[in-house]
Amino acid sequence: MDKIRFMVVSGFLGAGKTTTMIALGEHMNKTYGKVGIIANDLGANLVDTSLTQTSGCTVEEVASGCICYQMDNTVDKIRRLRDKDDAVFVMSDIPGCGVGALDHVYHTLANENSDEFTLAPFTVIVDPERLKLIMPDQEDIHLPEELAYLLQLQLEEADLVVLNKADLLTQEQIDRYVGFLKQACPNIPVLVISALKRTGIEELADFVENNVTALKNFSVRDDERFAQAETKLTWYNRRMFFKTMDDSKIDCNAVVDDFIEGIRNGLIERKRNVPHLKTFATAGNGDFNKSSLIGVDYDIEHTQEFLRDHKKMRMIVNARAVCESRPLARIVDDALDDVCEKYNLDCQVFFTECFGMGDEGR
Ligand SMILES: Nc1nc2c(ncn2[C@@H]2O[C@H](COP(=O)(O)OP(=O)(O)OP(=O)(O)O)[C@@H](O)[C@H]2O)c(=O)[nH]1
Ligand SMILES: [Mg+2]
Repeated sequence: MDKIRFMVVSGFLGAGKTTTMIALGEHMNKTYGKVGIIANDLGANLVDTSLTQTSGCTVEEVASGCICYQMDNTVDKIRRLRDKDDAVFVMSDIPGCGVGALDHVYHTLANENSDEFTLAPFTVIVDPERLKLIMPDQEDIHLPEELAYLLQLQLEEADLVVLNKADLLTQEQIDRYVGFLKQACPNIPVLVISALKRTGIEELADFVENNVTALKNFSVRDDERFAQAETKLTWYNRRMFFKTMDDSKIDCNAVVDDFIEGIRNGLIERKRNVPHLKTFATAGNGDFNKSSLIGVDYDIEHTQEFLRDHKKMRMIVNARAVCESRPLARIVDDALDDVCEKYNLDCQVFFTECFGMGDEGR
C-alpha cells in the first residue's frame, strides 16, 4: 500500500488554519487525490467541524484536546480517512494556542509509523495582523504581550511559513511582512496566500505535495513563559437552539450579529479581548451563517450568511478569549438574554463548557 501523506497545520488563533485547509483540500481533491481533514481543538461542539462539513472536503474530528495528547485516536482517524474515504493526503490543525506538535506528533509518527505515513512540511499559517505582536514599531493590537511568545514559538517550529490574508494587504505591506518573516525564521520558506480569495493555493499545494518535513528538534524553551501565555486564555463552547415565540420568520443574520456585538461590548466594558469568536448557525435546507470576530477592534466577518428568514435556528458558539472564565460566561449569558428579548426568542441551551487554559482541576 502507498504511504499516506500527513500534514499538521499550525498557527495563531484565527490565522486562517481552517480556511486554508478547506482551500487546499478543495484544490487538491481536483488536482492531486482525495484529501481528508481532521478538525482538532480543545473542547467539543466545534464550529470548524461544521464549517468544514459544508465544503467539498471529507472531515473527521478530534475534539476535547490537542492531537498531541491523542495520538492513538489521531492515527485511527487518519487510517479511517484512508481506508473508508480513500484519502491520500490528510491534514490536521492544532488548537490556535498550540505548540509542540512537531515533537509530539511528527517525531512519534516518524519513530513508530514511518512505513505508513509520509510527513509533509509542518506548516504554520500567519495572520499579518497578529505579526504586529512581535514586529518592531507596530501599533498595539490589544492582546497581552504574553501571547507574543506563543506566536514566536509557532514560527520557530515551522518547516514552512504561510503568510495568509494577502487580500487585505498592499504589495508593499506584503514585502515588509515577508522580509520580517525571512529574518525571524531564517532558512524557512515563506509563501503568500489568501485562503479566502483562493490565491497562492496552487503553489502551496505544490510545495506540500512535493516536500517533506525536516523533522527538526524543537521544544518549548521556557515552560514557565509558555504557561503564563496559556493562563491568559479561556475556551468557551456552547450549543443552543432558538425559536421565535410567535412563530414568525425573522432575520436570523441580525440575531447573530447582535449576539456577537453584545459579547464584544461586554468584553470592551471589562477591558478584555477575544482573539477568535466564531459562530455557526443552521436553519435547515442547507441555509447557514458562519461568522467570526478576531478581536474586539475588528469588524464581524461573515464567511456565509443566511439566505432566507427563519423561525428556528441551531447555533454553536466557540470563543477563545483573553478573559477570566466566569466573567466570560456572564458576558455570553447577558448577550444571549439581550437578543432573546430584542427578537422575542426562546432559547434552549444544550451544552456549555468554559475553562481557563491554566485552570487548576480541569
Ligand atoms: N480577508 C481574509 N480573511 C481570511 C482569510 N483566511 C481566513 N480568513 C478569515 O479569518 C477568520 C479566521 O479564519 P479561520 O480559518 O477560522 O482561522 P483558524 O486559524 O482556523 O482559527 P482557530 O481555529 O479558531 O484558531 C475567518 O473570519 C476567516 O474568514 C484570508 O485569506 N483573507
Ligand atoms: Mg480553525
